[in-house]
Amino acid sequence: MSAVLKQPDASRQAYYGQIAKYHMTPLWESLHLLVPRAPTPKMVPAIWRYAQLRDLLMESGKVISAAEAIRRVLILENPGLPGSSSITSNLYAGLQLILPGEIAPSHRHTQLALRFIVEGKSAWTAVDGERIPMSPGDYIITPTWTWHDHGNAADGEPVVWLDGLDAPLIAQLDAGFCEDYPEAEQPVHHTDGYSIVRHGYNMAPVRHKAKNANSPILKYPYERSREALERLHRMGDLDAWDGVKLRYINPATGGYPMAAIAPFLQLLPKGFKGKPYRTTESTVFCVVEGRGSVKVGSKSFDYEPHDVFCAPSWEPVTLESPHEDVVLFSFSNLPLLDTLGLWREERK
Ligand code: 1HN
Repeated sequence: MSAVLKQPDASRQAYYGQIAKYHMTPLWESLHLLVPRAPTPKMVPAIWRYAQLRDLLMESGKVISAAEAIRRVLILENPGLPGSSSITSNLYAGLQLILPGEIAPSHRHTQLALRFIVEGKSAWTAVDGERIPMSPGDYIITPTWTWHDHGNAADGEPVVWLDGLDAPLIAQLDAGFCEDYPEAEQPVHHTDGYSIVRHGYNMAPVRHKAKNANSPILKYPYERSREALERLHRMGDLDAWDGVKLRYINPATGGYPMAAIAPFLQLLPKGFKGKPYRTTESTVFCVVEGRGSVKVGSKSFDYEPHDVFCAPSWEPVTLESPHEDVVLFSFSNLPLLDTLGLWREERK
């Protein structure tokens, strides 16, 4: 039993005025906000429909060059978090466009980034001296404080990817640093597949020691991840809530491939009717294949390939794929919740 807090009368108000002069406030007026019964996210469930956005995204190529913009990106900003450059409470997402012949100049920062390739095959990103060609469905990592620049072949096509960063979290921690590389492009010492050859075959260079949480594999090609889901499905692995869902791992630790972001790929086979679940994660989904539907809290969305939608902490999520197989890429703040012992899940 707890007593009910009264509306402050004139003398209490006067008292609050007195303590305010010394930069103090009464906890009892904000206790319920600081310590809610259950999460009260400001972010809301939302969807960005690629079919509606694509023309505008392509138009950004006429509005500004990659060289001038540094990164030509349309931020996907959560309607519940205006002005925050955030898609969830801790995470940033945006759609980046690079046109044939362009270079997005090299820099490095403490924010870590993932790229999930949406369309186009002629671009690459260079990370830490390795040039990584991009193909749709590939999941690529830019670990914290590594030089990275992007490029697109002169005879190529427009290339679009979804960026996911922990930028809002780094801002919250006041831990943001950034440097520009003196040239537009960093020197490339290795090409296609170097990090995969070294670390992607359940083997590792003999003297390799994991330095930090970041995966030594910089690209997880779509074909391999997709094949794993397909084969697991054929072998009968189907979860009533998730369908067939795998997490990407850091092979050196078995943990998440990035310190603050956990990425996943899941298959909802045709006819899948998922049961509702909720977790304390805030999650961003990107549709890779197929049309389906999702219910997040009180909102329902039909989605198709390249759409992006998000789910706040503790809102029930139900995934369905009535018409065809669906593949969803997603990423969440799970590593942080895990580290802090704050991950909770409820499956109905
Ligand atoms: C960044 O460096 C990239 O390197 C993309 O492509 C998006 C959003 C916020 C801060 C840095 C990139 C970014 C970013």
